[in-house]
Amino acid sequence: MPHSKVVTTERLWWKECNVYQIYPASFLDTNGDGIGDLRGIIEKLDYLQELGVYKSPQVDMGYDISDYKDIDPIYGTLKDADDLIAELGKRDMKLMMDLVVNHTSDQHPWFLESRSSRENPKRDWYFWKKGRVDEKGNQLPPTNWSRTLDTSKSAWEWDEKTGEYYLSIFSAGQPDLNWENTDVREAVHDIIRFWLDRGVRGYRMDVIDHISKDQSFQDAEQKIPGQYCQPGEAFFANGPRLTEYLQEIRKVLNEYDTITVGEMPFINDEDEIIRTVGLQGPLNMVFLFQLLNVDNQPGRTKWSYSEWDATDMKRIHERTQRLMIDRDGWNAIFCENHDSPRSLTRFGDDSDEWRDYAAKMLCTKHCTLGGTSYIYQGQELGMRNLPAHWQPSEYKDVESQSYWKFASAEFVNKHRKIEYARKMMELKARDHTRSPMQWDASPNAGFCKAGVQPWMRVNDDYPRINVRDQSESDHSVLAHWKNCLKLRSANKDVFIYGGFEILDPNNRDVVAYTRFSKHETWVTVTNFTGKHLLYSGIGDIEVEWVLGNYPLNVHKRGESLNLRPWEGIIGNEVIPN
Ligand code: TEU
Ligand code: CA
Repeated sequence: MPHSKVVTTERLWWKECNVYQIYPASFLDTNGDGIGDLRGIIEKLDYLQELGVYKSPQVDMGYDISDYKDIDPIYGTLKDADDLIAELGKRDMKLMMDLVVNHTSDQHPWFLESRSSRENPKRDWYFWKKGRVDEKGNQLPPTNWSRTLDTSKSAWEWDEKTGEYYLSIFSAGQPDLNWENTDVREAVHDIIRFWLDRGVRGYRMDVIDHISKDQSFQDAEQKIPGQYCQPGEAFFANGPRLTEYLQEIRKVLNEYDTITVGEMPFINDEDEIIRTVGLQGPLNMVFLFQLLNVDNQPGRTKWSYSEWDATDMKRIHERTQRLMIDRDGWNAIFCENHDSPRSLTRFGDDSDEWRDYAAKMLCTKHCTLGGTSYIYQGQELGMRNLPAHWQPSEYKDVESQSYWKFASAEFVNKHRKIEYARKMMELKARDHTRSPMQWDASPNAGFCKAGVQPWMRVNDDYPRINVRDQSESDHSVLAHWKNCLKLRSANKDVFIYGGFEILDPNNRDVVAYTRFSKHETWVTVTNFTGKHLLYSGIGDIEVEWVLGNYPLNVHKRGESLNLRPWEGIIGNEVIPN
C-alpha cells in the first residue's frame, strides 16, 4: 500500500469518546412550556448512555449571550446544570459546552456600557467605526462586509446615539468582541475557568476562527453581483493573531483535562489547520466544513445548490484523513449539526422506500472514519428534513426568516426565482435539524405534553420515526448505530487510530476505503445511489463482511461485488494462509 502510515500520536480519551450534540430547546420539555430544558436532558441520560456516547448541549439557544455565568431561565437554573454534571459523572459521561465568545448579545452589560458613550472604558471592547461617504454624498458603512445570517445586509449597525457603526457579523443583536483588547481576552479566560471549575469537561468553540480580524478594515472583493454587501471573511476570519489568542486559551485549559473542538467555517489551508490541531496546536480538533459545503455553488452563499457525487466526497475525506495522519493532527467526524439540513435528506434518500437503508449506509461511513465522532440529536434515528409542503412560516430560524423576507421582496412577480428560493429553504435551512426530538408516537412525539404547543412544529413523520419504535427493534437505524459504534470501540487501532486509503477514487457512485493497523485491514464500501451496481473497486483482496444494512454478501478474491441500493458494508480482510 502506498500510504502505510497509521496514527503515531498519543492515545487519549478525547480521541476515543463519542460526542452527542444536543440542541436543548428541542430535546425534551419537562415543565410544559413547549421548550426543551436541562431537566429534560437529565431525564434522557440513560438513553444516551445506551447509545454509547458523551454529550454536548449548547446551553444558549440564541448564540447571543447576555450573562456568561448563568443559565437562561427558559432552560433551567445553575443548580440544574450542576445536577446534570453530577448525573453525567455517575454514568462516566462528560459535559462539553458551547463557548460563544466571538460576540455577545447586544443586551450584555459589556455592550450596554460600550454603546453608552464614546468615552466609556468598555467602548474599545467592541468594534466602533465612523461611516464613509461616497461620491454622491451617501452614507456608507465602514466596509462593504455582509451579515452572515442576512447576506443582503451590512455587517455594520448604525448607532444613532454615539454616531458610529458597530461590527456585528451575524446579526445586529450579536456585536463582535474586540479581541485586540487584553481585558476582553482575560474576561473570556475567566468564563472558561468558571464552567471548568463547575465540572464541565470541554468546549465547542463557536466560530472561533473569527476572533482575530485583520485590522486594516478593507472592503471585500465583489463576488456577488448586483449588491453592495459582500462576504468579508477574508478580513474578519483567520486574522494574524488567531493562533496567539488560541494559545492563550490553551494555557488556561492546561490547568484542566479537557476536550476542545473549534468551529471554523473559514479554515481551509492545510498549514493553518495543522497550526491549530497539530501536536503543538492549541485545540484538539476543529470542525471543517468542506463536506457540508459540497452542495453549495462555489462562490455563492449557502442558498444555492450544485450537484455532487461520490468523487467529491472521497476527495474531501481523503484530504482530511490523510492530513491528520501524515501531520499529527486530529479530525472531528460529523455530517450534521444544528446549522445544517439532515444528512439523510442531503446525502442519502429520505423516501419511505429507502430511508432506512440510506441512514444505515451513512452511519457505516461515519463510524469507520478516523477521528472523534460527533452525532447530532436525531441523526441516530435517521430523522429527515421538514416536509416540503410546510409553509415558510413554520421555519423559525432568524436566518431562514431573513432570507425568505429578502426573497419575497426581491423576487416579486419572478415566479421561477421565488420557487428556487423555496427549494433552497427545503434543502438548506437550519430549521431541519432543530425540530423537536421524536421520542415516541404520542402527541408532540413525546417531546412535550399533549396539549402544550412546542416552540417549533414537530415533523409530521414522528409516528413512524421515533426512539420508542426503534429501541424495540434489532434492525432499526438506532440499533445499527449502536452496532457500528460498538464495532468502532472494539477496534480502536483500526477505526480510530488506523491508516486510511481510498479505493477507486474516480468511481462516481461508491465511496470505499480501507482502514488498517499494523496487523489487519478493514474495508468500508458505501453505495451512494439507489441502483444495483457491480463494483470492482476492492481489487485483489478477499473480504469477510462483518456488518451491513442488508443480509451479508459474499465476496471472493478478484470478483466484483454486487451492491444493492444504498448498501453500506464493513468487512475484514481475510489473510491468505
Ligand atoms: O455558526 C457559525 C457559522 O458561521 C455557520 O455555521 C453559520 O451559522 C451558517 O453557515 C449559517 O447558515 C455558529 C453557530 O453554530 C450558529 O448556530 C450561530 O448562529 C452562529 O455561530 C453565531 O453564533
Ligand atoms: Ca421547558
